[in-house]
Amino acid sequence: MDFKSQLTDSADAVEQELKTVLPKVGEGPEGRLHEAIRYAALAAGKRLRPAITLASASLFEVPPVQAVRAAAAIECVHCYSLIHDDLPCMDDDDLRRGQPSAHKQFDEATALLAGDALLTFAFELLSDPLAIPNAIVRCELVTVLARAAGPRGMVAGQMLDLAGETTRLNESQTVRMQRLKTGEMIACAAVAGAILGRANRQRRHALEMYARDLGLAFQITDDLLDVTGTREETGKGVGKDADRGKATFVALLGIEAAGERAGMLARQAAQHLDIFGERAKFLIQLCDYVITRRH
Ligand code: GRG
Repeated sequence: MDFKSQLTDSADAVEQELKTVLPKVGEGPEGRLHEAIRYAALAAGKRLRPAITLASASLFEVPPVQAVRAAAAIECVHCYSLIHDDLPCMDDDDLRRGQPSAHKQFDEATALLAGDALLTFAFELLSDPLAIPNAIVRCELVTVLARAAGPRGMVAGQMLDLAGETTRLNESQTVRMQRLKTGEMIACAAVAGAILGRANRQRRHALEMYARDLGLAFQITDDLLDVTGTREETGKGVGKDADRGKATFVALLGIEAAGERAGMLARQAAQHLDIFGERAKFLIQLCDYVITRRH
C-alpha cells in the first residue's frame, strides 16, 4: 500500500473508533458537552499520532482492535490539548482544524469541560479489558500516556512555552520545551505499539528515539508554518508566535537554518529504525511527510 493510502486508512480507522466510543449526543446540558467533545475530536485532524501507533503496532503484529483502541486514546488526549491550547487564557486562537475553535463554537466553560472529559476518557478507553485483554499491557499503556501528558510531559512543556513569552529561552531550553510540549506525546504514540507488541527493550528504545527526533522535526515545521503558511493551508491562526514573542527555532535560528535542523532531525529519526528494515517503511516515509507538510 502506498504512503498516502496508509495514512488515510489509519485516520479512517481511528475516526471510526472515536465515532463509536465517544458519548453520543443526548438531551440536556450533558448533550451540549458531548456535542462539543465530538465537534473537537471528530474534526479534520491529520491523525499523525494514531498513524504512528498503528504503524508501530503493526511491526509486532498486534491485533488491530487493540492498536486502534490505543491510538484513539492517544488522539483523545491530543484533542484535549488542542481545545485547551486555544482557550483565551492560553494561546487564544479562534480557528482549529479549519473550523471555529471549541470555545468559539460553544463557550469557554463547555470547551474547558470537553477538554477535561477527553483527557479522562482516554484512560477509560485504555483500561477497558474487552479492548486490551492483557492487564500488564493496559497498566503500562496508562502509565506511559499519563507520563507523556502530565506534569513532567506535555503540560510542563506548555508551561515552559507560556514562560517563553516573557523570558527569553536559549536553544537548549527551547529544545527541552518543544520535546516536552510535542515530543512526549509523539513518543508515547510510537512506544504504545511496542508495549502492545511486548517488544524487547532494543526495539522499544529504537521506536522511542525515532519518535523523539520526529517530534522535534514536527514541532520545528509547525513553527515554520506559523511564519510561512497561511490560515487556509494550516486550518489555524498563523503569525502568532512572533506576535506573542514565543520561543521557537525560527526565532532563534531563522527560517533557513530552522528548516535545515528539521531535515537533519527527520533523517536521524529514520536511521533509528534501521533494525526493522523494510517493515518500517511507512514510519520512515512519515519523516519526510512531517517536514514537507503544509498543514
Ligand atoms: C492543562 C489547561 C491545560 C492546558 C493544556 C498541554 C496543552 C494545554 C497544550 C498542548 C500543547 C500543544 C497544543 C502543542 C502544540 C503541538 C502541536 C503542533 C499541535 C498540533 O498538532 P497537529 O498538527 O494537529 O498534529 P492536528 O489538528 O492535525 O491533529
